[in-house]
Amino acid sequence: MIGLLLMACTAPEPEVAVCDNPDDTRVGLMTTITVARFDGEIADGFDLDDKVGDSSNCGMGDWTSPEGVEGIDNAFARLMPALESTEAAALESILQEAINNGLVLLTYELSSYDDPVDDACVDVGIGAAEGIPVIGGDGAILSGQTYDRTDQESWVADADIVDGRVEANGFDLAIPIQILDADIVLDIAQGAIRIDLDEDGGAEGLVGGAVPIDVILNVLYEENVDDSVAEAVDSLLHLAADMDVDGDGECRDISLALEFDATSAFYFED
Ligand SMILES: [Ca+2]
Ligand SMILES: [Ca+2]
Ligand SMILES: [Ca+2]
Repeated sequence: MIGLLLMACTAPEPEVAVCDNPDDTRVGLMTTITVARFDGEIADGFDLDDKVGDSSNCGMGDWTSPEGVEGIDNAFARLMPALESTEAAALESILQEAINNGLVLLTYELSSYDDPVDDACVDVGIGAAEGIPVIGGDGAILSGQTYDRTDQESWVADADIVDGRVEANGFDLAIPIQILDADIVLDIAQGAIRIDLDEDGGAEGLVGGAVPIDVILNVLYEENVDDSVAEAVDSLLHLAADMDVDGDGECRDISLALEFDATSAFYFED
C-alpha cells in the first residue's frame, strides 16, 4: 500500500507542451508609430550594441531607459528637438497618414503562440503587410482585419512571453515604404522589438534598430524638401550617427526607437 502511494506521488508529471502548437499565431498591426524621445538622461530604446557608455558607439553617449536599463542606443531621439524646429516636424503626421492609407503597414507576428501572459516558446516575426485598412469612426484602423503577406519579413525563433511581454532582437529588415511620394527601402540592422500584449488582441510596444543615414539623406535630397532644411538635417545626421553596422570604421548608421500601438490583425492563408 505504501509502495503504491509512493509510486503515485513520484509518477512523472505530464510534460507541459508549450511548443507543439505551431499553427497558433497572433498578429498585430502597428496603427500608430512615433519616435521615442528623451527626457534628461532618460530615453526608451534598446541596447543594440550590447555596450554601455561613450566608447561603445562612435563616441555617442547612451541613455538609460524609463525602466532603468542602461546602454540604450537611440541617437535619433537626440535629433528630435532640432528636427521639430524644421518642416521635418511633420514627419510623424506624414507617417500616420501613410499608415492609415495602407502605405506603411508593419506587423509583428507570434507563432507557436498559446498563452498571452506566459509562454516559454514563441517565434517572433516583424513584417510588412499589404492591404487597404478600414478606418473606424474614431479615425483609427479597425481591429481584426485581414491583410496580404509580403516577403518582407524577418523572424527570431525561441523567444518567450513573460508577464505579457515579448522581447526579441536580431531582426534584419528591408521594409519598402512609400512616403513623401518616394519609394524607399528602410534597412534596419540589429533590429529589436518589445511587445506588451493586451487583452483585446492588440499591444503597445517599441521597435528599434540601426538605419543607414544615407537612406534618410536620399529621401531629403530626392524629394521636394526645402534645400536649407535638407542641408541642416544632413549635418545633424552626420553628427548624430552612432552606429557602424558594417564595421568599416565609419559611423554612417543611426540608432532609433519607435513607439507603437497595435491592433489585432490576420494574414490571408497563402
Ligand atoms: Ca549601447
Ligand atoms: Ca508556445
Ligand atoms: Ca560603417
